[in-house]
Amino acid sequence: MKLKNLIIFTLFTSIVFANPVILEVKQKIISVNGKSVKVSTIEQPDGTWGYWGKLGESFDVIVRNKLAESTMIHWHGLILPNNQDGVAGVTNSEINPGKEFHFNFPLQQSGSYWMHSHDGMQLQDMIAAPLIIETPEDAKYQQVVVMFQDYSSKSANQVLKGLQANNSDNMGHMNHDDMHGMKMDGMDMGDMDDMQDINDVKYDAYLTNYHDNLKPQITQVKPGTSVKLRFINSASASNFWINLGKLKGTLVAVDGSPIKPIAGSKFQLAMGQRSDIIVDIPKVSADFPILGQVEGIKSQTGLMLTSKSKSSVQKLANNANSAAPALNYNEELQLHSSDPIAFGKVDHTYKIKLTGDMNKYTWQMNGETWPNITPPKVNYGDTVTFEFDNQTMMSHPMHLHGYNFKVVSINGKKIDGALRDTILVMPHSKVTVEFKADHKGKWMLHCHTLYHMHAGMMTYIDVE
Ligand SMILES: [Cu+2]
Repeated sequence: MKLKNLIIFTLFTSIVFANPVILEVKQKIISVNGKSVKVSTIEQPDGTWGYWGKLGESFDVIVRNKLAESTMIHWHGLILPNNQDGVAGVTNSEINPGKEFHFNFPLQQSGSYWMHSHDGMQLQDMIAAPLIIETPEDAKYQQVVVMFQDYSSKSANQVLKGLQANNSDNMGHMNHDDMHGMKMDGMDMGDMDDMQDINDVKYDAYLTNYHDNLKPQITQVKPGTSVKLRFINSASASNFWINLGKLKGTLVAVDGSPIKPIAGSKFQLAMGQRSDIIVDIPKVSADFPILGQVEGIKSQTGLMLTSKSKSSVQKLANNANSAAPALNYNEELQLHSSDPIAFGKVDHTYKIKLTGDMNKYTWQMNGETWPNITPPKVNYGDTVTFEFDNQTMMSHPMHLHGYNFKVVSINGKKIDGALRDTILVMPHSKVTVEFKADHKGKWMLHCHTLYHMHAGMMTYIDVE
């Protein structure tokens, strides 16, 4: 075969006959606070956690269910055909135990995404993994995924029952005894109201990449190099402050989309969101803890970067010196997409009121509680805005499937904001996001706090 023909043939076969990536959903034994516990994960047969692809490739993936229960996996943040969005009971049927499902669509994006079960409350079992789509530029960096998780020894059902039971006594406030949500002395509450509720679930441990603080992941880095940290908040009910410690970082992307870079050492990360941060490793031999502290409390988790031949620190402290403030809008207001985006004249505005009935622990969008919803119809091709109006005392990380939206206004202040798929709407505040409804189907719109979503704060838009 001539060289040219060989190249064409190789190209052809690699496109047509490239093997699908196998992703197994299965149990995993990890160590939490000195005990071996069972959680779940999504791994390739060679142990690779999740999916690493390249810009322009096809997402050709077979999901194999090796659990004893049915499941379905959602590709959080990806623009994809509706019938591959992976929402059990809405876009896809469950994958039964021992069965598999073949996903195949072209990747239109690059950046940090993630995958997780969108079936019942399985996210609490940690059925989640990174979904990274690299660009050629990423070859410049060592890349480290930092995925935050919250672990409870209780099942998700027990946690939800606890929330429902607590709240019938509590008349509107949650976890008073833990001081969660109360204004604490010395806390910078920013623009927040004096009273808000934070962390309605108290966890046994917070983990990073399935590691607790007794045995954190330790990752070797080279002095004088740059490392791209891909932070993912996969927690079920916890928002985090990223703390880079001694390292200076540059936030370069949120939810997979590039932003105008922002320097700092502390950043905010709500449930469902991702942040790509580039850190420069000094030309010294040292340990660099990379931490995530839960808002409102002292608990933290993280991993260790080390430029020593062997890290001298083997553990991380479970608690920071002081409680972290609640997340706020300070960072979001500074974010600007680095791509100029214009969706054109707005054709339709949807007001989305977020409310909660604390006594029953149910949550609503426009007064409706999932699954008793009337999905808003959206005209295909329209430029649409959602005006989220949070009338509750909790923040809600609102996630829209299958689209990137632009954050255009916060509490009435117009901004040329970031492109996102998940926006944290603070208590008693309003956020407006905008997007072009340019692909058809039923696209979920919900709070990413697992228990809010499961207790009703979920709907879908029907783009026709
Ligand atoms: Cu919520």
